[in-house]
Amino acid sequence: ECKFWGLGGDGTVGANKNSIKIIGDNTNKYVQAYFQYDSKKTGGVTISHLRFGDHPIRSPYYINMADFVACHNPSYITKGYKMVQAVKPGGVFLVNSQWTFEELERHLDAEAKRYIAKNRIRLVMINAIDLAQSIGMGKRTNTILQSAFFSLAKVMPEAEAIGHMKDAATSSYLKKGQDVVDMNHKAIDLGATAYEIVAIPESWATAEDKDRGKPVGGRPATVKMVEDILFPVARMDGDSLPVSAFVPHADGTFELGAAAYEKRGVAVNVPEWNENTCIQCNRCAYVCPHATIRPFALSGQELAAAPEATKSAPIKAGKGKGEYTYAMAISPLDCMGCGICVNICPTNSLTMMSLESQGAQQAVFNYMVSEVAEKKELQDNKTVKGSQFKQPMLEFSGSCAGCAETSYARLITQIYGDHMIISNATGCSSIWGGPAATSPYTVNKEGKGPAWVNSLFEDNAEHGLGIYLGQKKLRDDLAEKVKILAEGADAETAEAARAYLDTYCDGGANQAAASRLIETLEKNPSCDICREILSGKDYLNKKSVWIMGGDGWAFDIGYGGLDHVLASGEDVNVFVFNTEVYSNTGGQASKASNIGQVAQFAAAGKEIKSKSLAELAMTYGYVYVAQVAMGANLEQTLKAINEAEAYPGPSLIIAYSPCEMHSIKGGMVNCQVEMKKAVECGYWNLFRFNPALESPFTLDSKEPVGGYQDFLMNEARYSRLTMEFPERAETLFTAAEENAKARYDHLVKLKKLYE
Ligand SMILES: Cc1ncc(C[n+]2csc(CCOP(=O)(O)OP(=O)(O)O)c2C)c(N)n1
Ligand code: SF4
Ligand code: SF4
Ligand code: SF4
Repeated sequence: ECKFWGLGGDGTVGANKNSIKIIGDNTNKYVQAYFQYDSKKTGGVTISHLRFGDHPIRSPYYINMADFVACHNPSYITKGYKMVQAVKPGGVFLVNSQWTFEELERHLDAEAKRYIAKNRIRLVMINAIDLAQSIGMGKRTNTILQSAFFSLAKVMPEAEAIGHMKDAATSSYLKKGQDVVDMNHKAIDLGATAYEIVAIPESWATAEDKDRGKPVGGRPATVKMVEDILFPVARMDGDSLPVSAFVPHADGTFELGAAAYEKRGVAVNVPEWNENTCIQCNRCAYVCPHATIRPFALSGQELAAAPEATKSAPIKAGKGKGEYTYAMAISPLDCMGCGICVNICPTNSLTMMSLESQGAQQAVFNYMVSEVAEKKELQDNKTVKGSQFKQPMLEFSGSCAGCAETSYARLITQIYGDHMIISNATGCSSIWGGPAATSPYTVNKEGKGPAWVNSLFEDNAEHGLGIYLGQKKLRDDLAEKVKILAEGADAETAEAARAYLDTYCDGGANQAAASRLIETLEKNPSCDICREILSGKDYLNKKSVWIMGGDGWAFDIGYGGLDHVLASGEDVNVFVFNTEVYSNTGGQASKASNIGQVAQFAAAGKEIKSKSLAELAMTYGYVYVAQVAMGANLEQTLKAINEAEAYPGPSLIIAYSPCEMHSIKGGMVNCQVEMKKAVECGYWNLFRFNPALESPFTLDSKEPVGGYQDFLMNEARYSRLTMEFPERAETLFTAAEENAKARYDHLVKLKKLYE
């Protein structure tokens, strides 16, 4: 029984699939493999569980105690993951790192040392990281480590195993050239010999636990949840938690803001800010999917108290000039290193630098977030720049680096987060949005933040509507009582009650009016009706209700309910993250997938065009509808979000969301640029339909400028069809371009129709 700890994307899982196949195909042994993942979309922990033996295996569960455990990522040792504790007495613990033995000794915690010494564990060290570099394999350490495993585990004669590994490498890599094959063969030879079995000092048997340092700070309920649940779960040790640890969450609620405690430090490079060339446009913060780059405006006092590594410049223009100092804070340990901020910066004021080199910036970020006061006069929901002076209430989520879905959701929380309710369909957004105990949705300093809930894939729209109606009923009942006060109370109370009623339907203004009403009522403890209203004070202000999910939900499985909700005429907002596939489950085609797109269930390219959900919704005539693509037009996205919330009926925003599943050339660093290209060539169109206006339809996309085929060829979800079925690809791609032209012409006609 063997366990391998890897990092998502490092090749550990692939190598283990290969190993189990070699053993299964070439010996008489029975084999079994399970692969365990955490809930992070990238940069997460993977554990491969391999069993093999002479008898049939009847163990449909993960391995608890193994003969061999490998740690492929040294950060798991520094983070204190319980790995060696799962090695049977006398078994092998293989550690891959660039450390000397003394360094390993410093990083390994006392509990692990005691376990090793007391259970005669054979501790083996290997430096596959430098070895891979030295033979030109870059970061690909997996072949070396696989070979070390075969050499140490002795499942089959070593020479035989090496032979099979080499054969597998030859057949996998021959298409890439003989030099790649040779490199892999070299790695296999190296792995079998480059490890070292180290002697265990006697002192390890009595190693003493170190002081755990100062306890984490923050809201007590969150800190408790983080220490009791999040930290063990993050160490992949959640199975050891007693049921009692979950008693405070028996109703399914978890505290907001826990993701801020993870500090995963998974980026290799993170941005460094140049305060001298920056024009303070805040575009970098606007697109950052992970809320790890944020602008702040500091008073003289706040600047004086800031950490030494703080970089800043006087505010160059607009509000706050002459009064505040501007600082762009970056959180290196939360940044995912996607590089999107660098790509969007108009002045090249951001440069990717090694994570280590930016270590001092963490204290700067922490200081800004916790100590620098909001400067309300700089905040503006209607501008790209102003919106970024507001606190993001979605931060450090476990989405893929560069994910578009999170950039949209983060932006919405900056505008409405303190009075917002989200009903979220199952999909990527429920995984990055709410992995139990690590909520990336957070609260402001007053403790207010988005209430987030995940419903079923098939009923999320109805679920959101239900929340809205429940909230509305409570609020309407309270308003009846406030009306009585407005007519009969003392002047101050009556005035506060009237202000509340006058702003009843205006989310932003009603916030302030409700707070003032509460303050006034609290001054009248003897008034019965005041007490009755106060008993429902959380429901007084207007909430911004958002129903969110992917295209698989909105276009397909949840469509019946979505249609019902839009038809209801109620004041809810629907936000669809359109990745044009079911991303969370590996990229199955949806009705949003396009002609020629290769996806699961459409291996030879989808034949029919995508459904126009936007137009279906527009036919009601009383639904606000918009199509947006942040990277194509930052302002238009913001406009649509503001208009949707302001519209007093149902609203639907469909947001184009490039995704890992699209295999964009160059990777997700190009996510926002890809949106721009999609709109410029007419692949995706931007428009808004606002029934509140006399001319309701606005076409925000300009006439396509060509380059449609180049756009398709920039994404492997299309280009692979050219390799696999060249003739069919040509037919489908031509049809796709014609369809895109026809769609744009149709939108132009709609514009005229609604003028
Ligand atoms: C009724 C039902 N069918 C299937 C699933 C499995 N499932 C979970 S997420 C998902 C895909 C979601 O795709 P989409 O709505 O496009 O969101 P994305 O992941 O792309 O953000 C599926 C099929 C489910 N949870 N419920
Ligand atoms: S590199 Fe990506 S995650 Fe990091 S700050 Fe820039 S946009 Fe955000
Ligand atoms: S995008 Fe560039 S210029 Fe604009 S605020 Fe960010 S660093 Fe400064
Ligand atoms: S939507 Fe795509 S990019 Fe975003 S988390 Fe899901 S798979 Fe990753």
